[in-house]
Amino acid sequence: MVSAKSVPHVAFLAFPFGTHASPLFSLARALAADAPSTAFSFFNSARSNSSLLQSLPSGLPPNLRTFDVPDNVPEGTWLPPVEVRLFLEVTPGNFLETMAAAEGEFGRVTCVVGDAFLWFAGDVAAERGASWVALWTGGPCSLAAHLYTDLLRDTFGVEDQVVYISFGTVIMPSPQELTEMAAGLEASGVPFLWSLKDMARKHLPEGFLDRVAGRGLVVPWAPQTQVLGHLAVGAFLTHCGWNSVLESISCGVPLICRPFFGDQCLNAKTVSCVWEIGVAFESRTMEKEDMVRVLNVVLKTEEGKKMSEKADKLKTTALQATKPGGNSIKNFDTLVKMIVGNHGS
Ligand code: U2F
Repeated sequence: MVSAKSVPHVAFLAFPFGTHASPLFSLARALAADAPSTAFSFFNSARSNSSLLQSLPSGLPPNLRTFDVPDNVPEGTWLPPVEVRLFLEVTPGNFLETMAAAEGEFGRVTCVVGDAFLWFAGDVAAERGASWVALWTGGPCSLAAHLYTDLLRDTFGVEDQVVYISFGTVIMPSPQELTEMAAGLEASGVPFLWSLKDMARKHLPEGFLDRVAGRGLVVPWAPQTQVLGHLAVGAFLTHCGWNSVLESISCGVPLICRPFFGDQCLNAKTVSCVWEIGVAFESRTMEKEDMVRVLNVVLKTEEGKKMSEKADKLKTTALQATKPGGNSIKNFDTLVKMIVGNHGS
């Protein structure tokens, strides 16, 4: 192995599942043979490294070394989505620690070649002022679909509409209601993003996150206004805090209201009975069947389509109000005059 710390040092970051690591390893071997005075480090899980090395007819070029990265997968686990989730839980820390050891030996990494699934490889390279090459191991059409996702959505729309769920900053439904909501989400088959505080995750049904992996995500905090503005969001399950109501309207997203106290109950009533841009559960716990039914109504029926159209109209009205000459602007001008008189102008 090249040991001088002044030589270029290329780090390969492998995604250790399926056949992802294999083409990356072939590339590493070909490059190492072609550039004998460059150091090449291959970071991969111990299991994947061992299987790659076993199938190797001859040894490795002397300037290429494999490094085992902890994958956080207990021995005997054999369920790919579970393995990937466990691995991602300790990523990128596991790579960074192992890379630090390799850099101690071969010097700072000057180029990062990462499996394109490892999104953080770009940051790892940028932090070092290194170049970054991403290897896409799938077919080119699927890569194009990723690169042009927004264009495709804008052109064709989104068939299966990511419900967004959040109860704001102060509300926490009871453990029983959280369990029922999760069961309803699971049974509905609807894609979802759920902003749920970490301390409440323990109330989700056992194995829920694994069973909904690929169509459902639970996060402790979400960039709500951006999420609501995304074309894939077809409904917002909310406690009806006023900010959430306004944000949903600004994005034309119909609401599923589960108010808890104070203004939330009247907000929910206004949403469902006055504006008709959503449905409301008033002062009662949501059960699994409620969840399935209401998601179906809002996302998949004519009734839901009408709510969505009305929400869209309200969005136009709301946006109009914040343009020059709009009501919100006029009201703000009035407020300025009340507070500072004509001294401000
Ligand atoms: C109280 O409501 P909250 O503060 O709990 O809820 P909202 O008024 O809906 O405001 C929540 C804000 O937090 C943001 C979201 C809203 O601006 O965009 N947010 C986020 O960005 N990401 C997340 O994952 C979760 C939330 C009270 F309980 C209500 O009754 C009142 O109507 C309200 C206003 O006085 O205050």
